[in-house]
Amino acid sequence: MNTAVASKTETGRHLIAGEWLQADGETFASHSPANWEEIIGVFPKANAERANQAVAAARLAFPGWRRTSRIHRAELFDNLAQIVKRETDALARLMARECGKIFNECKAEVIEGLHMIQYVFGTGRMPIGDVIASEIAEKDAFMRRKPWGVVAVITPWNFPFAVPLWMLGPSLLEGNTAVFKPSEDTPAVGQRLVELFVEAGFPPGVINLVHGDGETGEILVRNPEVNVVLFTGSYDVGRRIQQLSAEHYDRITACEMGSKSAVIVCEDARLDLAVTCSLLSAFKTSGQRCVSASRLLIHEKVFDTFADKFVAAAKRIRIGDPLDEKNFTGPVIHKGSVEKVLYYNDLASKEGADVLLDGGPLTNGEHAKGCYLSPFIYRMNHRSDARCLREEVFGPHVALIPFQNNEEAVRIYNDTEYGLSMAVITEDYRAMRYFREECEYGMGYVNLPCIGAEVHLPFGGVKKSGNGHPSAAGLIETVTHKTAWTVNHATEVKMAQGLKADVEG
Ligand code: UN1
Repeated sequence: MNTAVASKTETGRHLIAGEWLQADGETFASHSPANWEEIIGVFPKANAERANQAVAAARLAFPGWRRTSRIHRAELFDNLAQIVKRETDALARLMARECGKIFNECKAEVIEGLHMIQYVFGTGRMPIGDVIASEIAEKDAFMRRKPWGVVAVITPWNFPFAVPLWMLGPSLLEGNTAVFKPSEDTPAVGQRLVELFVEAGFPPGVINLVHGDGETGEILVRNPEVNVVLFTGSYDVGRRIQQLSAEHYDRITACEMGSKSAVIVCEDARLDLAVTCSLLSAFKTSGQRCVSASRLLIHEKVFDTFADKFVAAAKRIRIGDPLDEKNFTGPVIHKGSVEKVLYYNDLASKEGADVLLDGGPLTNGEHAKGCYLSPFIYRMNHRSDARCLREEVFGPHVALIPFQNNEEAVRIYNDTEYGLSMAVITEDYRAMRYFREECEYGMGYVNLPCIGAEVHLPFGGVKKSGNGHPSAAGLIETVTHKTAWTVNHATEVKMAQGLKADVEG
């Protein structure tokens, strides 16, 4: 695969009530982080009128979609699966150009999105409620689920295909309609996904697309016709969504937010396995997964050996063109991200880090036009007041923190406001169980990296990492509400709890 492939510039469009609408006001450009001069496309920014129009379109389409057979809704996802299989390579290439992830990662992401589509198609024929016993023999009682209505889906740039599908899949299958706002950094991938939904036969208004940044997102969140907001992104934005949503009496929000994920390397760990898991956790996607590890907790007895091997391996990773599969990782998303990572590298040094690999901007040769950063690795004893050990960095920046025993490792691991993902590297099944029970996380791994979740598992965190599980298989709980449905088969009324049904003396 090479970069010289001529690539067309996308024309950005909103999709509202089945109509594609081109820019008629403010626009923004999507750039390639591997080459900032390459424009992927120019996109309209939705103002209040457009964004609210999209919500109105979703509201209008809701009753018809809700009344459509659930199995018919599921079958449209089967159509979508066939189309995504056909488009896998083209989608992965567009994604590599637009978000800078290596082609193989992009392909894995398209497949992850496909898995969600297949999961949703499969669940179309699964039970959707329970039969529940009644105190009264003649009464039949059921738990049945109903969709909430209109779902706003607000997604990040780092998984521009799979994360929207994690949210849109269960939402639409259950009979909700949606307004989707992709990240302003990856609007082309978001738009392509919606084009495929249309091709698959989803009716007008069931899925609506609006482009824009946080302002557009805020208009959606403020709209009282939106019943559910599903969000993955930063803590600050998630908190804002929750605060604005508190104004709406029936609003459901599920936000997956920041993290300070970690790999814990125990005294008995297989060190080569530990190094591989740590490299993938810290530097795959240039450390820009929400689950990326920015902390490696290493038992003091193996610290030096591990650190030598880890730093040597980190020096060897190839960083460059996302379309060249020999590279391990590509650029970070934009210049703002370069600056943020450099700020934290500098902060770590000021806070007393012992720098083991002094990473920073790569600016020569093939890296000259992109947002490239090499890994920054440091040793630091844990301190609760060190911001670099507590705050999310979202880039190739990792601390190696020594610990003396497993109790101390748990204390250090839990000493952040986040709780998303953790991995423990050990051969000791008692230690494994101890970490499983005592650490605060949403996804836990043993002898694996702390990245790489599969869609049929729940995905989400605790503490500042989020409320609810806005993503993947757990979402049915968020996008439906349960109802109790009770039917009397007798010809007279009998009440539960011994309540008298006599209406006359
Ligand atoms: C994210 O980082 O926002 O678990 C999602 C993983 C991927 C999803 C990550 N399946 O690494």
